[in-house]
Amino acid sequence: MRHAIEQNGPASVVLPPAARVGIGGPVGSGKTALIEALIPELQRRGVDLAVVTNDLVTREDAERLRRSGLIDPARVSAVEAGACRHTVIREDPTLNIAAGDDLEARFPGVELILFESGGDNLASTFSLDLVDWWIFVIDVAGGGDIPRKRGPGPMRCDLLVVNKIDLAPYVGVELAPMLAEAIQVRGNRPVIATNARSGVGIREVADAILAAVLFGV
Ligand SMILES: Nc1nc2c(ncn2[C@@H]2O[C@H](COP(=O)(O)OP(=O)(O)O)[C@@H](O)[C@H]2O)c(=O)[nH]1
Ligand SMILES: [Mg+2]
Repeated sequence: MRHAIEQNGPASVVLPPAARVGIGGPVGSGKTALIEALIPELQRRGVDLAVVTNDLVTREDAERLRRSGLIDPARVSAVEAGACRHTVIREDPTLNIAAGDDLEARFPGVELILFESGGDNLASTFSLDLVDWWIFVIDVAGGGDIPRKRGPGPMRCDLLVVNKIDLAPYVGVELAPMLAEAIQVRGNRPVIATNARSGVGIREVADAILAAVLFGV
C-alpha cells in the first residue's frame, strides 16, 4: 500500500515511519478483542501490521495475540508496564517508543503499529510523542452513563469506540441515547458502536484508522 521513497537508486530506499495508533480504555472493555477483529480486516486491505501490548507484570495479551494465528507472532511485542499503566503511554512512553522502533527495524516496510494500553480508568490518555492518533474503547456493560462522566479518555480520543453493543438488553442500557450522548459530549467527533466478537462496526473502525493515519485525511 505504501510507497518507498527512492534516493539515488534502489540501494538507498528510505521507508517512511510506520503510523502509530493507540488503543486505550478500561480493563475488559474489549481492546484486545478489537485488535483481534481489526487484524484480518486491515490485512485484507493490504496493510502491513504490527502490535505492541502493555500488561502490568505479565504478557497475557501479547501471548493471546501470538497464539491467535491471526498475525506472525514475531510482529507482536509486549511491554510490561509495572504498577502504573498510564505512565508508559503518557508521562514516559520510552518503553513503548522503543518497542515500536524495534518492530520497524525488524520489519522494514511495516505501515501501522497498534499500541494496546494496559487497561486503566477513564482518565487514561496517550502521549502524542508515542502515537499519531488514538482510540478509546468503552463498553456498554460498564454503564450507559460513561459518556456523561466526561473522562479525559472518552473526551480527548480521536475515536471513541462503544463496544459490546450486543450486551445492551442484558445490562439495562439503552444504546441509542448512550451513543447520542457520547457524540454530544465529544462535540460531534467520531463515535463508533461495535461488537468486537461478531464484527459489527469493525469495518468502520478500520476505515477511520486508514483515513486518519495512512491516507492523511
Ligand atoms: N459480548 C461481548 N463480549 C465482548 C465483546 N468484546 C470483547 N468481549 C469479551 O470481553 C472480555 C474482555 O475482552 P478483552 O478484549 O480481553 O478486553 P481488554 O481488557 O480491554 O483487552 C472477553 O471475555 C471478551 O471475549 C463484545 O463486543 N461483546
Ligand atoms: Mg487486553
